[in-house]
Amino acid sequence: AWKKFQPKEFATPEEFESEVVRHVETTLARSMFNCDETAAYAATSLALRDRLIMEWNQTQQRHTFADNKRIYYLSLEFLMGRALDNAMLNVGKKEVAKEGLLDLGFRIEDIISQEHDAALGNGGLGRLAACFLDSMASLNYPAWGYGLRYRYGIFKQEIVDGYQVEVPDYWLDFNPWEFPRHDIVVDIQFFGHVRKYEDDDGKPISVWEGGEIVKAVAYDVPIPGFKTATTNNLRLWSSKAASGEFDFQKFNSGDYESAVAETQRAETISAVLYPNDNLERGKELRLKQQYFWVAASLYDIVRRFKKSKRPWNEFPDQVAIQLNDTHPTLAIVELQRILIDLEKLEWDEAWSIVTKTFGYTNHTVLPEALEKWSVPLMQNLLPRHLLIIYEINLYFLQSVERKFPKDRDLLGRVSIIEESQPKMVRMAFLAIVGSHKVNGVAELHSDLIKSTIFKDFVKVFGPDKFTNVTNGITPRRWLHQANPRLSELIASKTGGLGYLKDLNILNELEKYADDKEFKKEWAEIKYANKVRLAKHIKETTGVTVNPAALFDIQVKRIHEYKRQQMNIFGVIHRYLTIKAMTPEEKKKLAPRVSIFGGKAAPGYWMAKTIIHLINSVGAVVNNDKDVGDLLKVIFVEDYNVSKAEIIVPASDISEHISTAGTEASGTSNMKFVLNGGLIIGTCDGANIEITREIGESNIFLFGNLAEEVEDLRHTHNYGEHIIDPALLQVFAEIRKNTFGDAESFTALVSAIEDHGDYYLVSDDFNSYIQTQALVDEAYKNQDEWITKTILSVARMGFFSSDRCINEYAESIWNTEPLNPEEDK
Ligand code: 26Q
Repeated sequence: AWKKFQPKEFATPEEFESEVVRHVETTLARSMFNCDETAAYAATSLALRDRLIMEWNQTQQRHTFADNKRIYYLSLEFLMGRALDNAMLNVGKKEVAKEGLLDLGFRIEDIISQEHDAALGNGGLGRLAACFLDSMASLNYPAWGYGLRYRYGIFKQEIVDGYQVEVPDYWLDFNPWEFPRHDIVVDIQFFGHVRKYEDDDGKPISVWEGGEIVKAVAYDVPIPGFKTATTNNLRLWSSKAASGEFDFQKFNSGDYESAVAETQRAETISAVLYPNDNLERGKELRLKQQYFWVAASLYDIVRRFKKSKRPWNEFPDQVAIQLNDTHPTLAIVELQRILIDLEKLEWDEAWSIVTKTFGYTNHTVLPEALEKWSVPLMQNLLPRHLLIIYEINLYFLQSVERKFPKDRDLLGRVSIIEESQPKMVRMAFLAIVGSHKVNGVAELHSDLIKSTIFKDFVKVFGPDKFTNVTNGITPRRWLHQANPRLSELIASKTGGLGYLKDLNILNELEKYADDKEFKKEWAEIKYANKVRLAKHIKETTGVTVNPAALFDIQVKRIHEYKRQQMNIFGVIHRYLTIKAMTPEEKKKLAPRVSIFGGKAAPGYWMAKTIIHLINSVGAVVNNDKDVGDLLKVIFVEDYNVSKAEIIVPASDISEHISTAGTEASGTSNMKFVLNGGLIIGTCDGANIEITREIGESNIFLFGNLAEEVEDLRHTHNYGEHIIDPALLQVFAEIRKNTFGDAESFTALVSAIEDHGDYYLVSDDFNSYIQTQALVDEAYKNQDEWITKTILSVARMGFFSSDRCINEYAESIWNTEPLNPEEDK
């Protein structure tokens, strides 16, 4: 027997320091004399991860031994951001590390900022998955994330002459947070054909033969929970050619090119994250990615289950699989295939296991984002799966017909196969039919899917299959890590960091909403956060902004439905108003900094035009002597998780102004309010629940309601379409080439004037401008403003992703935490 390895406790800074030095001098083979910040980052991470690995292994052993139900979260995106700070905080060693590093001559912030973001996601959906991993570990749920190990995450955005330019994000050069598992390799089959025959008992058998094989290699990432011994696992799959480095036979026979090409083709599968957010494009490689990842994950999950030697009917008691949108829907088909083709279960028994196992989360009602795959494409790539989908559809439609014998139209409407040219597989419908629960991500959104896109399925399955789980965010990253001073102040008033485990404790802050001393500190922290952002803006854009001005922030993916165009039109309107003001009037106006950030999908022309307009307006306004500090317009380049950690704590007001009924939830709205910013927003997504929680007097709501949208669109198209006069003024100014060549922006203007204004920018413009004027007025009374922000923070407990995960566990996964012996 061997003595168990004991990782260093890091009880003192000296102990930590010596481990950093050891890693610099041995693991990195460098001398401390030329240890720069990059090397210090590497060694710090390595020292910390030694500890992490021990807890990780112990957690996995504990979970194996207990053999409880596990949660599997399947997501094509995990927008993790940086890991080091999170690891130090969750392991509880940040103070020791800080002291130790200081001793070595480094500031901990500088070391933290050396790390490259893990940006394996587009936006909200990917960041939600990352928050969920944090909460599942922190709450001690035995949970695994499964995703793809993209070689290139979301592109880096550069702004060149006001235009977005995409640069590849190669992030794997040095990544101490992943562990290659070269022993965990799964063969994944594509193409080929299906051979059918009958066995000796006359039972029909289908065999999927031929085609090609690609290997999936596992890479594991530890997910430490906050103040607990639980460290969960995120498993990311990387693709590799089946024949190893490259095909030696082909190589030796002189066919060098095709040998290399095969390797390339295999490795292409996990090469790059698709940069579309809320838009589907039916590309074959994307379908390959989906099946590759789903098949490898299911193989892994099934193998783990089989080790327990339980009967198959216990599978749903041991396994809950949550589908993050429709991207992993093929998992439903793959599990059915495994059960009937490989494990030889009867169809009905297999299907009952499948539907009990899966839950499906919908994140959008936008029709252009609903996934559909063409039948010929699927036939070619996954012939056996297509047959199974047809069979699932057949049995499903038969059951519908039995229930509603007289409704022929209904069958066509709910069919998983759309009878178009070519035929299409409707992935959301497949996901609904193959799951036991379907949830939306905010109350309005969950209601909307029941009354619009999934209406017929409510009729078929009854309302109980559909539920709501309002999104949440992890307060560890989005308060404690992003805003350490605010966290410290809150901790000092609520009895320590316990509030980060039970966010409802924030409620205790209500009693300080009128406390003079407290408000002063609160305001100082906000100001310091604004100074930090102003510094970043100065360094990256060269523009000086006044930290005393009102910081008005809209950062999120650029999309017409999110209406950054309305914001920038509002900014132009403000500019024109300022230009027409007398000096006395100017004195009364609160200075503002309008800050934008966000990426446009590379093929989304309109979104790119919006970025161009923002930058063009900035170039004019920021250099206009008549305006001075009264208005500045900033576009922050390359908005990502790390930038968000600087931007979010610095807002006075943030904008969440989507056309009502289009933003499923939004999650940055929660982050901004939690950091003591107010919001201006429409009655959309989680804004509605934020209002319910913090009170109507603490939020600036405006605009038409979701139920009014359809009628308005109809009027635009078939009635009289009158454009708001203030908006017409803005358009007139653009046409004067004030912001550069007006022709660059015609598409933006004519979407509103000539093409029906689908997103109702004109309908909401007046209400928007007026509400912004209310913001100006409210900001002048700093005393009341601060009280509003304190009350809001105090009431945000509901939006912790811990609450959200507990709801999933209870209402969808039917599972409980597995607490370690002792919590730290
Ligand atoms: C689909 C097919 C092909 C290629 C790409 C895609 C694709 C990729 C990403 C479709 C959608 C997405 C991302 C969607 C997304 O981020 N949705 C957001 O999810 C958040 C978390 O629930 C919500 O808060 C946001 O409201 C919602 O927009």
